[in-house]
Amino acid sequence: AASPVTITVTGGAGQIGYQLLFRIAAGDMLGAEQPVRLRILEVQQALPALEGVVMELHDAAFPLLASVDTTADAAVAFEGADHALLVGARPRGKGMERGDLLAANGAIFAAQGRAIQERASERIRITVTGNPANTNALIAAAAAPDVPRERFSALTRLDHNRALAQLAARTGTPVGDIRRMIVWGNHSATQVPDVTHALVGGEPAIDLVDREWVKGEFVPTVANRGAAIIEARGASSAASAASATVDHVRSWVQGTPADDWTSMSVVSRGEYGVPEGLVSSFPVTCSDGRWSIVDGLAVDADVRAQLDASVAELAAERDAVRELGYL
Ligand code: NAX
Repeated sequence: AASPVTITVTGGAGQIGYQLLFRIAAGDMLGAEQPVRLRILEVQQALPALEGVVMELHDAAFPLLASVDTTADAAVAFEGADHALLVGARPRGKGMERGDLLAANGAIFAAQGRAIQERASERIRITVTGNPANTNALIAAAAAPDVPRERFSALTRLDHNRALAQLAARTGTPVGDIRRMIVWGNHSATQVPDVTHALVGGEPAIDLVDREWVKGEFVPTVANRGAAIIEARGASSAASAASATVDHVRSWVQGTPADDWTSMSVVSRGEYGVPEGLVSSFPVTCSDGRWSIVDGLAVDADVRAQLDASVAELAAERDAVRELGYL
């Protein structure tokens, strides 16, 4: 049998963690043949609650689960990590300014970036789910200069999946028949879901839906879906966020289908006019454990304008954390 892969998950006592850990242990992320070692990082005060989650992980008797360790020490958590799933983050508290939020998360992600550089395996791949995900990934990458830039990513797969679901519902097509969806930019309300290259059952999506719907309904529904879930559920999306995190890593490691791509936030090298160094969402294909940005796509004028606004927001976040001394 294959030797276990070490997966470090932060924020394991949280609501996404409660879904994510079980999906990983079941083999949904790395496959039904791949044993996994879980290392879970939490803040000290959440360790007792995390023990309950660990009891449940044991009680699920997953054949692929080789071991589970918990700690409040990042240096211990990232020891030998092949994958780092950075889910835990500081939520925006009442009366908290955006700057306070960036500062609180800057401290967390800089410390974790350093621990990753010092402790993780050579194969380390980092996926940031905790918000503000793109900028947190930027901070972690800056704190780990010896780790190759292409190993850092942030989650926009949930937005991508939400976009697939909306287009599927509109066209009465199973999600599995839709290809080449794109989400560009920041994982925030400025994100840019883009159907202009999408194929529905092999036909261009833009022949099946009208521009009014795309602009007036599709884009805002996808971009504001997080808020709609909070409104309905009284809590933010967790199962779908965990599922998207599993999808993100699975695509990265196992590859994307030959005639399709996915959306990932990765460090820009200037592609599509996104300034070098920003962590922005792009259409990517993956094979052999590497992603590459799909190049040469024509960018629709509406998409271009929205992407410029989203990139301006990413640049403003970068400037704010630079001012705080994290870059
Ligand atoms: P919860 O508040 O339920 O859980 C977060 C957990 O992280 C808590 O148990 C907390 O103790 C832990 N934590 C905080 N600081 C930590 C640190 N320094 N080290 C280790 N653990 C730490 O939040 P949950 O609903 O699970 O969401 C987690 C994060 O995902 C949030 O930042 C949230 O905004 C973000 N999301 C990102 C999404 C995406 O698509 N990128 C979508 C879903 C979600 O909103």
